[in-house]
Amino acid sequence: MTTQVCIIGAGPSGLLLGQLLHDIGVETLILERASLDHVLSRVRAGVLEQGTMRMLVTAGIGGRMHAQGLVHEGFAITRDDDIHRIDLTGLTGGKWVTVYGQTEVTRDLVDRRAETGGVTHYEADGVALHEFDSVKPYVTCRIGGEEVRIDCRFIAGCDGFHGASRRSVPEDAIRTFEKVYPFGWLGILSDVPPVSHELIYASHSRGFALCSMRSRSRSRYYIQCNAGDSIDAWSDDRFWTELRRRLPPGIAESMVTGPSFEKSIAPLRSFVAEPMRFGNLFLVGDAAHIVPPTGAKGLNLAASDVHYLFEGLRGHFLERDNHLLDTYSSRALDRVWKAVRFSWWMTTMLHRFPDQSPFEARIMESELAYTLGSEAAQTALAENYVGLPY
Ligand code: RFL
Ligand code: PHB
Repeated sequence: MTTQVCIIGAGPSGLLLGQLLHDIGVETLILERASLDHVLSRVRAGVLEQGTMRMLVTAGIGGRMHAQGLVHEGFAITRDDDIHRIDLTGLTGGKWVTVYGQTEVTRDLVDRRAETGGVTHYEADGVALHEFDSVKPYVTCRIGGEEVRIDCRFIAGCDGFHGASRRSVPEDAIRTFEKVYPFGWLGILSDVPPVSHELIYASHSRGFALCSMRSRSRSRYYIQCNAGDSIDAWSDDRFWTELRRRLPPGIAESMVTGPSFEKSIAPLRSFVAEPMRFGNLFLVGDAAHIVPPTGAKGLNLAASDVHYLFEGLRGHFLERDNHLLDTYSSRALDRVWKAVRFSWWMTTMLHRFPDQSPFEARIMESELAYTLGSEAAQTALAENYVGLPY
């Protein structure tokens, strides 16, 4: 098989890049390790920046997102029993975010690719990348038990943190930066109305909690848990009891609870790989970087990477100009590091760290007190939360 751009991974980065290229006549082929059902069953991000929405609209999938997405002009931070509202729209001169689940974004992108005749091979086993230092890279894998070779001009590694792309780069060509947090997030989905029409980020002496949603009748709740906790130790009752304890009493009392239909624990980590280009292989999204979910930045960073790479590939294929392709890594990394910093800051300020010294704990309490009391600090928070421009 041959194609112009071979995309590894059919998560949001791979599908979005694939659609944008397909729409300007650049041939793409997507190889995905998992089944379509598995890809569509993953529950992840919930908050979209306006820049991400713009990209999705360009890819032709604005309809359902605009009809069903919930516009959020602010969110609350609670500190033990106090409640503070962060007025995103007021502080940023009119910006907002939209709550629309990553599962829905992925479904919309999958449908659009099928409608427009893009090719995706699911259950592609043993994907291996070859000769990406040359102008004739190729990818091999097994599809339906058969060995396949795909010759291409470029490879886009959109295969997430555990994918094959980053791992195929020689160790001496890549530099990585990592921080693993000593806790995880236990998240549930439940068909109960959200406790508030805006998100609540709760900083509490028992640990962090987050009240989010997927719709007016579906809630997404998280609590900080121990890194090694097993999901079996967390019955629904235990989860709801613990969540209530971390919220101010008025909020806790009005929360409607019910059975969960999804429950999982996510470890928290910050990770960046530099550079994001190796010859004719480009890393995109979680394949190159991971942020803890506290700032709601992971999917949004994947979208801005796709923006920079799409501009570069469009320049190459349509205008015979490689300038934007050659600056992909530095342009993407500049924005990545700002989001890594912001996500680290939100995480550090709002969680309880088991290994923190009393001094560090007081500094973080003071960081939160300063933020909640200062319009200047809240403006910086809001500017980052709605997404830095690109
Ligand atoms: P993905 O989504 O991991 O997709 C990668 C795809 O590659 C496939 N794959 C392979 N395919 C072929 N060969 C291989 N060897 C392969 N290895 C892997 C995988 O099966 C998969 O289909 O990466 P992508 O596309 O870069 O997208 C990144 C986002 O998924 C991620 O950043 C966000 O989900 C992070 N995130 C959030 N981001 C936000 O912007 N806002 C949020 O509110 C938000 N909340 C979250 C989150 C992530 C969470 N978890 C579970 C880590 C909340 C949580 C709990
Ligand atoms: C979510 O709804 O899954 C969500 C929302 C905000 C975050 C993280 C996750 O910061």
